[in-house]
Amino acid sequence: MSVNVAVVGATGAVGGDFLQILESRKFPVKELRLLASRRSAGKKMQFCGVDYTVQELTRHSFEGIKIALFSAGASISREYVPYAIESGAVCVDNSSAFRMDDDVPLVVPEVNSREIGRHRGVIANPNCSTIQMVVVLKPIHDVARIKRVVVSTYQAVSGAGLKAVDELLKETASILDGKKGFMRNLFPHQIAFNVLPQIPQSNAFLSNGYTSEEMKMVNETKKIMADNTIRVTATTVRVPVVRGHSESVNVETEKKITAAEVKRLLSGAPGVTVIDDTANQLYPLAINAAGKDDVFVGRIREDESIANGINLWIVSDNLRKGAALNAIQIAEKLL
Ligand code: 25A
Ligand code: L14
Repeated sequence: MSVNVAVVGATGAVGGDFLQILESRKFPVKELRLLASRRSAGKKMQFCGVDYTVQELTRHSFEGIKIALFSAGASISREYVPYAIESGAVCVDNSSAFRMDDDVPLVVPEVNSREIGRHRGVIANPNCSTIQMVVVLKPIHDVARIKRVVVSTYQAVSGAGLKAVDELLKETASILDGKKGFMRNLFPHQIAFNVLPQIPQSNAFLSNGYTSEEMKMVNETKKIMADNTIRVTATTVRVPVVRGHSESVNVETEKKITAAEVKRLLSGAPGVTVIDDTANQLYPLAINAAGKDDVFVGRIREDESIANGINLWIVSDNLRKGAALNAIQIAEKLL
């Protein structure tokens, strides 16, 4: 049975991956409606070899739509998801708008796909850094019970959208050309040849000193893993990488689990590929994860500073498993 699908934010970084992944996974699309701001209306985008014209998003955009994939930021989702639901669509929302609402499932299919069943018109897609982490944590938690997680991220600029990618590339070129006075629009500091301990790029800091991205990792992890006792602390960092988030993750478990056991466990885990061959200097890299579906994990070793600790290096494509792919996997379960 094929269905009518709308993509909100089609012209954005995640939107482009939505189209590619719907096509490559042969999602049963009957009619496809591409929606974005007025700025992009009239623009053509290809899907399955056919040109589609982007339309301006309005409250009337969802007539006849069964599945609406949203990735245009939280304020757009807050405004338009209710219209989509009213039109009879089920929404998979990439923004942070509804993630922590009690009556909204927050889903990573490898971890908690059963939650999908209790939706009331909207299912939230978690934060990209959280998704790739919980795909790896879940199998460990099931066996050894995770007590505490300490994570530092190395996040690609594409998480901040196409304008951010553009700024990194132009700033890099400008510096290599020896030019002075590059005009930044987005990042608060130079991102080329630099590392910024702040995500997102504006209104990041909360009263507890953490950024909103860091607290998303804390709160969303507990909700997805359905365990409020897991303690999580995060430092989220922007690096001059175009695609692929990397994470250094330290896990403390209740039960002792060896590095060899973790390796074996993760080798059989859904959506996970272990790359951990230190003799040949092989470990997950952002440039290799880009364009791939899996979450890659390596550098698996015991934390020798505590009794029951494991260190991991986790990498995944932030626009695919971190956003578009995870949302489409949810939509596939819905059908
Ligand atoms: O609030 P959040 O949840 O934290 O999300 C903030 C941002 O994070 C991205 C997404 O940016 C979002 O804006 N994002 C969301 N979830 C994500 C996830 N899981 C995520 N990133 C990674 N992982 P984005 O660039 O990927 O997508 C933005 C899309 O939203 C469309 N949009 C914006 N306002 C809209 C709207 N659609 C409908 N109505 C509105 N009012 C946006 O379409 C894009 O598709 P667009 O038409 O506004 O932009 C098309 C092209 O134009 C560039 N552009 C954007 N702003 C300007 C601009 N060009 C010139 N001037 C501008 N002011 C864009 O780069 C785009 O290529
Ligand atoms: O909450 O800028 O999904 O890398 C995704 C992109 C948060 C910011 C989310 C980034 C956003 C993140």
